[in-house]
Amino acid sequence: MVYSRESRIKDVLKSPVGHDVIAKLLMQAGKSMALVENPIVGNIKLKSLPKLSRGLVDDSFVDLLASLFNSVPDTPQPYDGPIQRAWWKEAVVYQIYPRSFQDSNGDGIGDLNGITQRLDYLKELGVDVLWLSPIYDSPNDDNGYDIRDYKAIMKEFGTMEDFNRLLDGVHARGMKLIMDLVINHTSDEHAWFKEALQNPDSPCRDYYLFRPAKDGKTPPNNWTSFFSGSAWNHYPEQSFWALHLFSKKQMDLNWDNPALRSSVYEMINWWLQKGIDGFRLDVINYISKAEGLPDGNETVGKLMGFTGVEHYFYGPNLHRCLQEMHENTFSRYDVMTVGETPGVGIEMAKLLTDERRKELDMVFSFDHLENPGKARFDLYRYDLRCLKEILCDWQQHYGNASWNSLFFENHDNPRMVSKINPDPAFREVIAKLLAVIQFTLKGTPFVFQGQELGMVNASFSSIDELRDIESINLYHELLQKGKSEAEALTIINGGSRDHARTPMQWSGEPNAGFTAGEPWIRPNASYPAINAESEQQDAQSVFAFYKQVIALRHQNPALVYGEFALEPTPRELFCYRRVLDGAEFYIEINLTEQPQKRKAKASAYTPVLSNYTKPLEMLRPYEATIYRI
Ligand code: TEU
Ligand code: CA
Repeated sequence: MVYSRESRIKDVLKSPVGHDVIAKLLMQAGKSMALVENPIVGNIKLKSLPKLSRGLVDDSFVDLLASLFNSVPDTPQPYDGPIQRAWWKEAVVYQIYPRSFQDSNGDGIGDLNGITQRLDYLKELGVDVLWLSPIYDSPNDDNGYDIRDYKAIMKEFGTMEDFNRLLDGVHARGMKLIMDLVINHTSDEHAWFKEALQNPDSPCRDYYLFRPAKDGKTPPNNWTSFFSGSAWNHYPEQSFWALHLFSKKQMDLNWDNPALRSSVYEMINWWLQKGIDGFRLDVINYISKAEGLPDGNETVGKLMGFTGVEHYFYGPNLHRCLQEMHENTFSRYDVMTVGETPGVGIEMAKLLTDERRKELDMVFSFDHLENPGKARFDLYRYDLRCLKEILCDWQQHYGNASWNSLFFENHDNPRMVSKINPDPAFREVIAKLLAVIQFTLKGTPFVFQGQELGMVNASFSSIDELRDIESINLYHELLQKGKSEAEALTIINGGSRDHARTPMQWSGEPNAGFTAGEPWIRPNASYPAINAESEQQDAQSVFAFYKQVIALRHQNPALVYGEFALEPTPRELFCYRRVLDGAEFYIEINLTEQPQKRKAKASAYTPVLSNYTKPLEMLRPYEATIYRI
């Protein structure tokens, strides 16, 4: 189908991009999909949108939508057959942010030997796979997400020998290890970029996105960087500009260049040859940019907070590139892949992960990390009732050819417990409630370091305490826009990525047992109360709960492969069954701080695990219980 101004909404919804973009725009506006799914709205033509929206969108917006919908013509193919079993579907993944995990040599920076020292802890928890945020050689403009040399280890983290020892230690314990693969961009200190700058005739020049100024002076287009300002660097000696979607030192690669693509595949195979077990692929959906790098639409820019995204979040060659990469690398090994794909909704995700298409095993979609209409830096209380709606959509409609990822935290987001309810009285019950959801739904759970302790947000009292380039740049941008220092700091405290990057809380010792030296970032003041050592000794701790719920999942295939059946309840409750070959579990959750009436008499079932000790007549605040039927 070819889309134009004449297309009707109901037809647009049949295109995966159309469906997901409309869902995203509605969500951003705080509205539900139901709004467009009724027959009257379904018959509206795209060309009527400017009038209907009273000028909120114009004709150019409509044309942009139509061209987006046409850019990827593939549609998901239904598959209701049995789920294909795989080791990575049964695995529990644990994300390590190496800089903040464990320092072994007193320089205040976490390192590979530190991780090796803690492998028994991870084994005790029940983890199957470790994912390491980048450990490659890097000038650390963005803590390793700016890679200078893909085949070397960052000096602060150790040596290749340390890495080999870590990998052996992981395998010796029956665990696996996956690496972070950052191939949308490299550091501007990478040999390819340096060569491209020094020698414009070098083949490396076309590895990046160099463009002349638009009118002799201004950047080639209006795209903005995720870390503030224009997405273009100016190289005056050459009167050229180069694209960077992230920091000024993270230069975007040109995936339309075949030589660049083979260089990347060669590097991937080099690591796979070393025996690692897979990759998490950084912003992998951004690699293909729209032909001609056109200006971003201002309306979309305002809605999304960044200008230009519509031209690369789901580019025209994305699927081709992923299929080619899969064929030349992953398909030759027994490994897992998970793509980080901001902005990707359920229909696009189906195309990216459908096993028959051979692209990626899983993706991280982010729709559930904020409430509708909210963004990460907005100050609000996260409402779990919205989480239920999004998760249910994926549980019920993703199909059996694709496999979910399940996560609430990572190194880019504040702690989930704090977002939901910062009242310390509820910390443990909420942390356990989240674990119940994460380990009883269909998909592979990804735990971020410290989540298993119920770690909470920090409270930064000055910008000097922050380390993240995003926070620091945003702070200065806010001051420039007229905010006071206190106002700017409040906003940064709301959404800073540094909340997740304070040191892992190992014990009540100085600096949380993370380092014997001066830590690169201040530990969260909560560590005397919240730490691994004390939680390992406490049968009621969040850590103990994680151990139990992970073990339960490992022992029961119904919790992995079982059918998901939602029980109809009021919005305040989240109740469902997981069913496989006669084995059946019932999960009963109160999503609110208020007591709620139970839906069914769960008294007939056997409680297996709960965040409260004994069931009462009413469901208590945030009560979450797993029953066996
Ligand atoms: O993140 C990509 C991404 O889009 C975000 O989560 C990002 O941190 C945020 O939206 C910025 O506004 C990945 C990595 O996870 C992140 O740590 C890196 O900084 C980024 O890519 C660039 O490599
Ligand atoms: Ca160190």
